[in-house]
This record gives sequence, structure tokens and C-alpha cells, in this order.
Amino acid sequence: MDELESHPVPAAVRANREGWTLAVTGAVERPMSLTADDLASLPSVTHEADFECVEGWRAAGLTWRGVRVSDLLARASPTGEATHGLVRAMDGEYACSFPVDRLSSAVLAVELDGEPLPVEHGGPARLVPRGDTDCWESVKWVTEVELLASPPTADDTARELALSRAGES
Ligand SMILES: Nc1nc2c(c(=O)[nH]1)N[C@H]1C(S)=C(S)[C@@H](COP(=O)(O)O)O[C@H]1N2
Ligand SMILES: [Mo]
Repeated sequence: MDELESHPVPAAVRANREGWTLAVTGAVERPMSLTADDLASLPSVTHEADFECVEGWRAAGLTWRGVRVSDLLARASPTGEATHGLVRAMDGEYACSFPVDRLSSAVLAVELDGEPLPVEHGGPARLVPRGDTDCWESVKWVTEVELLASPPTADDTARELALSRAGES
């Protein structure tokens, strides 16, 4: 396996790691807030994939382990209206939206290559979409999944923020 690139960890992430929780909110019957222990107690899967950034680097053969997003969502019980999910992160305004089906098939990873996911690479939890995916969709430091009844527009900042950060490292 190769290594992912290392990027600066935002101060907001360092500051809020201790009290980290994962919230599932919005168009759901049972909004939830999970601790790291709660998440670790759910069934997990492994997912092997290459990671490729539009900036022109790639890391081959990464092995992620974590919870299927479909399992998480099932616990919160999305309403019939939910069509999209907005995945929010601990670094301020970073958020990425997905159609619910695509989001469901993703893994919320808590381990990388057999080790707890380091904060440098998005720990405690990082979204790893399956199939064809853009690098900014792999949201590091996930803290909330908000189900929505329509596609978000202005709230989906991931692509713009990721590209504006490119080269900062
Ligand atoms: N929360 C958050 N997730 C993010 C980003 C970010 O700035 N914030 N950058 C994205 C981009 S463009 C890339 S290439 C990868 C980089 O992952 P790495 O730092 O583990 O190499 O994270 C993605 N996920
Ligand atoms: Mo990227």
C-alpha cells in the first residue's frame, strides 16, 4: 500500500476531538448522536480501494474498516422524504452532499490499514464512498449526517473548499 498525502489538521479539529460525536439529523424518525464507543460497537466491514486526488497524486491499496452508512441510517430511520444526505465535518463549513442511495453504500471508516484512523487522515471518522468518486467526497472528520428532502445547493462546500485548499500543504 501507498501512503495518503499529509495535510495540515485544522485547529477546529484539534480543539474538538475530545468531545467528538456523530449526529444523524434532519429527515429521520429518530435523530441520533453516537460517541466513538457507540460507533465502534456497530458491525463493521472492510473496504479496499485506491485513493486519487485531482491534484495529481494517488495512494493505492488502502484498506479501510468502518460502519456501512446504510446501517447507520437504518438506525435513524430516514423518512420517505429523504432524498439526499449532507455530510458535515469538524473543519467549519466543509460539507458534501450525496443522493441517499450513494451515501448509503459508503463506509464511515474508523480504521486505516489495521490502525485507528489517525487525525491527520480524518479520524475519528472519515467517509469513504464506493465506486467512482471525487477526492473531496471523502469527507474527513465527519461529525454530522443530515438527511434532506431536496438537493442542497449553497451548503455543499466541499469541492470549492477542497480546491481552494489545494497547494496549502
Ligand atoms: N473535512 C475535510 N475533508 C476532506 C478535505 C478537507 O479539506 N476537509 N479535503 C479533501 C481532499 S481534496 C482530499 S485529496 C483528501 C485528502 O486526504 P488526506 O489528507 O488524508 O490525504 O481529503 C478530502 N476530505
Ligand atoms: Mo483532493
